Amino acid sequence: MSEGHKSADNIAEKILAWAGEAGKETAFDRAEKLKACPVGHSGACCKICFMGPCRLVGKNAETEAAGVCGATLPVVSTRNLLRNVAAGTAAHSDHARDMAATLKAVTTGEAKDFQVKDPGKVMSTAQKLGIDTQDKDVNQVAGEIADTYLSWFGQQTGEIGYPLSAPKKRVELWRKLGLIPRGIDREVVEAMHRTNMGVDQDPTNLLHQAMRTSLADGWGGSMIGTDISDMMFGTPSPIKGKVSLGVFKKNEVNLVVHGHEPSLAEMIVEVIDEPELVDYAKKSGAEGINLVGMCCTANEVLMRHGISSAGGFLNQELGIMTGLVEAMMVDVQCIMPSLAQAAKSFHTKVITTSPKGKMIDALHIEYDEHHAKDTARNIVRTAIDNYKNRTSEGERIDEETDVVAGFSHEYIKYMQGGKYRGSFRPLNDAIMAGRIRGVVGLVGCNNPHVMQDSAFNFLVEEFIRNDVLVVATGCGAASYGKAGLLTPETAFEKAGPGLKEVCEAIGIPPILHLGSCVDNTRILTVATEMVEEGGLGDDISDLPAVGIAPEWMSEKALAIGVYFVASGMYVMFGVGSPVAASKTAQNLISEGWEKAVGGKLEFVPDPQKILENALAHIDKKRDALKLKKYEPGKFAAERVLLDMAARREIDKKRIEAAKA
Ligand code: NFS
Repeated sequence: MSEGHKSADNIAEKILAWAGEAGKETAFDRAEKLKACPVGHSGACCKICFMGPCRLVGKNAETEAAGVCGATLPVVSTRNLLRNVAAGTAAHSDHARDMAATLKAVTTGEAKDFQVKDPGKVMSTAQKLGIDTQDKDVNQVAGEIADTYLSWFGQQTGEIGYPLSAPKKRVELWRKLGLIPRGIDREVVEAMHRTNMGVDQDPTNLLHQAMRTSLADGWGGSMIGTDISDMMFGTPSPIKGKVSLGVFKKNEVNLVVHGHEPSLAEMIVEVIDEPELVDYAKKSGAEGINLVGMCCTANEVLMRHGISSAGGFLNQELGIMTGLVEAMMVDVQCIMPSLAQAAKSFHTKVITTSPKGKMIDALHIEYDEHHAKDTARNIVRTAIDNYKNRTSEGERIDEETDVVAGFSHEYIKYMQGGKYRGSFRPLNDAIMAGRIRGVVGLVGCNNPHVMQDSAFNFLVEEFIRNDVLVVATGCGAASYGKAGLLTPETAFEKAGPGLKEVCEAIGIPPILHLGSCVDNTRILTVATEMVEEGGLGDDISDLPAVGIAPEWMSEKALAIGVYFVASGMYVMFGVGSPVAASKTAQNLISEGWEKAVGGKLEFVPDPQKILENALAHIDKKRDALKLKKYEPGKFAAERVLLDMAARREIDKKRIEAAKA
């Protein structure tokens, strides 16, 4: 590893320094060595057919035939973007399909190791889907929900159900524009068809399909993923945990669950304390078994069980390099192919578990939902058996950071008025009065082309200092956790006076860890509830809110970005633009989309500029809503907490609405 900082994560830096001395390579080194190809990086490379690949670099590529087939730069770059969005949507949605199949198998008794743990969520989901619950038990209702979800994948015409839970005005706009997905798989397949050689050659039309496909993710696959996880494993509520590369224990068997689908990880959580396994570990010379999460699986088990997280995407190789990991279990998405190679210098066993995701030189123990606990026990035993092989080569750091995670939208609502009177009124009031300036979703990946966590941590501190409430997911949330920003105490210290006051009154920290990347749909739900609560306009596009992924790398991030835009949000990505080469494409996704759907997508590499743009946008939306001008420390009179009369008024409105 060379000099200079690669990471804002102290422990990552220490391990990278050690790895450099030991001659061990990581993604950080490869990113430096490889340098991205500027043609592909900017969206000017077309490899859709074998007449190329074509580099659309000529002076007139923007307007004149530049590829062998005659494609221009805007066609190529938007076509590439649509393919990215389709791949991202496919990833989240295929995850959801597996979850739906598991939910179904639970209700038929075929997946005996799982249960429906949150009957309340089953009933509220049924209500959202218009499923009649009368005289049915929870299992029956959950079965019907699973059937409904499964039908959305292969649905050919009409509309899938979840987009209809968006604000009314948004639904009408989507209908008018023909943006409501007809079926999840259909949109992905059509995106692939349209980007095939010689089909869709109109950038605007290609981007229209990018929006429709992305909505099949945000208001389809991802939302299904979140809701099923809540139904089967429990809806998260605040919980303490730790996030750091220092969570591995010296005298215990360290088993890492890494990837995205929470089912098998949940089973590991359930079996890990079984006396036979603990005894087995002790007989093998360890003091116990230490379960640790990585990437989004980490977020899932942290949110629900307080299991320690070793951090996000760029920490996976570094985790192995501590020399303390007996086994790293992986499933799908964001698993670096280098893992098995990195593990060769250590004793770590990398265990693949999905038939969809195998790896050369890794051990494969296939997950079977019908024997889920047996698979889980097998994996735990494999880790224990490997303890004796530990040579402790590597770098062990003794530092942990406390976090509080687990903020589902249900919980945020509950905190604002209790179980029966939960509402978004206090939050809306605080925004209207200028105590809270706006809301930012600060989410997404790490990317070795950006100093790890640096953009995240800079932005999150600036936003809360400027009285902007931050909702976080994915590797961004891990970043704040490692930096010690996810404890209420530290965050309150750094928050502006208005935000601090409101958060203290409601009882939430200023940076809310909402979960994994599929849980970005919780942000859609929060935004919808804020609109419906009243006072902040009548569509998501009216909210003083921004979505930001400052260190993105994944196609999934693009799908997420586009579904937020299609839902009306201003979205900024850092790092660089996948359509940088084409002015036309850039205009279409910013001004073009803003005109059509009220949201826009911009790629802004400089975090300082992201901050300025976001605050300016929030203030512009505040002005449009004729809200009080935001002035730090100066607030309009408002009630932060609801008194009884106000609550009765809300209840009355709700009853009237229900009757209507
Ligand atoms: Ni999200 Fe989770 Fe992280 Fe990016 Fe990957 S782990 S699903 S894609 S890298 S935030």
